[in-house]
Amino acid sequence: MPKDFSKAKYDHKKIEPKWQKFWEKKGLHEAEDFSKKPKFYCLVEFPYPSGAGLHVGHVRSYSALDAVVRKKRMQGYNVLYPMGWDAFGLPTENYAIKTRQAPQKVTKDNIKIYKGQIKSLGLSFDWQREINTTDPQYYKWTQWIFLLLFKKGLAYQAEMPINWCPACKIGLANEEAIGNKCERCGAETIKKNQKQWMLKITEYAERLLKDLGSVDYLEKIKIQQINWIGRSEGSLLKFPIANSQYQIEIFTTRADTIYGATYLVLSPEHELIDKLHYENQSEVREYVKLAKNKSDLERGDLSQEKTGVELRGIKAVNPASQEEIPIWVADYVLPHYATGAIMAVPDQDQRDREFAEKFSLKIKEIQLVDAKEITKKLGGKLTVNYKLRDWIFSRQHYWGEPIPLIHCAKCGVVPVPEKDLPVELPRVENYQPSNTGESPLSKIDSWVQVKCPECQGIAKRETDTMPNWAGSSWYFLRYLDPKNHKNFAASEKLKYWLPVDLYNGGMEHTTLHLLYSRFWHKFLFDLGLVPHSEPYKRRVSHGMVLGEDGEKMSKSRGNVINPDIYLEKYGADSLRLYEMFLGPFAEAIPWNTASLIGMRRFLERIFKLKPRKANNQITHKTIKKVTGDMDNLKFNTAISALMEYVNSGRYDSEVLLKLLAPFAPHLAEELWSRKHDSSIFQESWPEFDEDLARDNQIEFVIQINGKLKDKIKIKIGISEAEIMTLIKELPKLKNLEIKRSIFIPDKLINLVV
Ligand code: ANZ
Ligand code: ZN
Repeated sequence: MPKDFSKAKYDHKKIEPKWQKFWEKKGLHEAEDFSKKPKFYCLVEFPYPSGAGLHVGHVRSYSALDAVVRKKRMQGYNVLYPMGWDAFGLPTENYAIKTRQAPQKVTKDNIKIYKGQIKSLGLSFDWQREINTTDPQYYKWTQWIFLLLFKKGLAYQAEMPINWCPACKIGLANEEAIGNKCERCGAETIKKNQKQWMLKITEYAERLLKDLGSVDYLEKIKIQQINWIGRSEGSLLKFPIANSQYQIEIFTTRADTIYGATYLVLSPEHELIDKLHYENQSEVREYVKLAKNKSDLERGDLSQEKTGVELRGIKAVNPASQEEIPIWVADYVLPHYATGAIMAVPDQDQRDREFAEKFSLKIKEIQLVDAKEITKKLGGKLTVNYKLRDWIFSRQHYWGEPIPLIHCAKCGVVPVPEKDLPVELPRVENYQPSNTGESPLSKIDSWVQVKCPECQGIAKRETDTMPNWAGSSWYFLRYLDPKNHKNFAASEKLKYWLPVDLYNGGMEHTTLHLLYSRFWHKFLFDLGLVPHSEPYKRRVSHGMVLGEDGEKMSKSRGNVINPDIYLEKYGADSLRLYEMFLGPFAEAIPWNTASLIGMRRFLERIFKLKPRKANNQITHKTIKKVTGDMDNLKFNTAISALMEYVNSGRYDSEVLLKLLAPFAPHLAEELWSRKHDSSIFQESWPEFDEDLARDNQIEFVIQINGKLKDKIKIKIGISEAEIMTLIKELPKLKNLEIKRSIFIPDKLINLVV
């Protein structure tokens, strides 16, 4: 006899764990290497397992992509949706120091918490492929790739300034020394030069830029990368110094303005400052010292008050006009960009003008010349410059991958032989950084002292570790073959799964992680180790979930939302559905508990729904809308369409459940199981009939400055861009100068002219 479900209560605490166990037992989420089905590799940035536990932002990103992959599986794809832990890094090290535990233990405990949380959300990750960047069997390969970079000449050592706290006697990462204040003790930090390992990402600048043309990234992500790489074409020109053997070489993108160059400016770090003979040596030295402690960011900031000192008693010669012009030192000229020296053209350049006005320097009205021509005439060079800097790859900390190199007095820097990888982190008693700014590893003699692999003489291990961006630069490759002991991944598997079809992550990773991993991938491609030169076909980004006050969540603000509380109270399905319904996926949206409760109500309603006589047209339209919206990551409107479908009262229950399944998987599975023996996720995704789903025409209003101007018949769902093109073709609206427009889909557009 059929069970009577009408009195049952929607009890997520019973339903959710039940289906989670069922899916896991059936292995429904495991990807199959070399399956004949089309593959779909969906990647979300793996979390840093911090002490704070999973964030509601993680829930947003993972749930949305989970909906995508659940639908893809139903559409017949062989889906790979993996998860792992990006676990090296300072917060863990600091916490370990504070609580006197090993970072290994802290990491293990945190991962356990994260994994439990992720599992109770019912996310369909393939846990068979779980990876952990701090596992020696993982970082063996991170070290191996580093050695390839080293052997190919792409890793080198250089003196670079680090942030140094004189009170704590430690080197700090940039994000720990914001505003030159030590994050731990508040003391003023200084810059200290230290030998660092660097990676030559600049060698790939041109390709990293050009190949953006071949990938499908969110437009704002492309723009950020383009600006970060910062390609500019210009000229190198030499200005002789009067009565001296020296010349100053400058870089300009505006050689055509050279007749307006009324002074030169050197960056405080410029090498000529120590070589030239001028009158006010001590004044200049004082200025240079002050300037060096400012960050490039402050120095490049246009709104900062300009400062500087003239090198008195010497002059440079403008090679075009032959005029003698003064030479200044100022910190608005940056040391690591181009030649670190500029010709100042106050008539044309805003910064130069402010500076000239402040110090009463000459401003000469400009007479433009052919640029290219003048560069040739003056014996200058046309060149291309990039803002992109080489990647500082050393950290003087414990909790990172040891850099697998050995220093030998006789042989120089020698790579650790491949058979000796991984170079494992030794267990130590004290994780405090050393007083010299070296990593705590430098204090462990038994680890540091080694035989040179080449001459067997006494040698020392490199004690710097890698930055926390290392492990994430190639992790998506390891998912393809996580247990391989011979290779970072078998090449047939790389061939089968790559490239990543869809990759989602935070906007804050656009210029570091995303660029770094593209760089490593290109390098591996050049060695024939991966099949494509770009790792990710499509890159998208979820907006932040803000606090209820509309501000970024932070402990100090006290507006952090803990997902556990809501998970417990309303269930995973409500929480997932709600976070996808919050608003457009790419936009930052404040948390709103009331709307979460609304979602719970919606699911309770579905739990009690009775079969109805379906309307074909409504059904097919809904299928089309939900399918298309999900492909375009418009989760919120897809969910709205589902709600409308329910409200129409003319739904097909089976179609409704299938469409709901990617969003609220537990509930859908539960309701499906009342009438079926198999999982709903083994069903195929509903298809729609184009004719039945065909859009109706609607009347669309065009306003100008808020007043009705016209009504036109158009199809439902027309985009703003499409309507703008239409408007430009309408005779009465043709020659409008449109300043702004307000677009309400399927209703109206208001043009502000
Ligand atoms: C004269 C001039 C006239 C300039 C003018 C600009 C406008 P991008 O496009 O970012 O490459 N510059 C060169 N090296 C610099 C450094 N190390 N620190 C700060 N500024 C530097 O900018 C190139 C321009 O930035 C160069 O062209 C130079 O100023 C300045 F109407 O030369 B220009
Ligand atoms: Zn040696």
